[in-house]
Amino acid sequence: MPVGDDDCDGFTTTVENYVGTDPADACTDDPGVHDAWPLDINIDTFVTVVGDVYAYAGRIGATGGPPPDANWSQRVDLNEDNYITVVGDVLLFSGMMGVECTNP
Ligand SMILES: [Ca+2]
Ligand SMILES: [Ca+2]
Ligand SMILES: [Ca+2]
Ligand SMILES: [Ca+2]
Repeated sequence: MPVGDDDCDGFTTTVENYVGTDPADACTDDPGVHDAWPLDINIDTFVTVVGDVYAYAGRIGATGGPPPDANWSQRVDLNEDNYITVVGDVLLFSGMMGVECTNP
């Protein structure tokens, strides 16, 4: 298993605790409710442009402050740097379109 990534979903437990996803599950057990995979922002088990990447619309450049920008969302700051950027966060979706998560 990757260092620090207990559920092998590609994100460390430190990052998952920061963005608010379940560090013990690689995929949602309850779509729409149980947030488990950082890339699956709309919690439907798939990575898609419309469902997940669109969550970044209007948020690029926002910072968690303090004080946080109105467009700030800690949930989408996937590299835990307190800024929402294309290079740091959105590019993590590259090559992942259409990928579905599963739990063992
Ligand atoms: Ca993880
Ligand atoms: Ca997880
Ligand atoms: Ca999704
Ligand atoms: Ca970031």
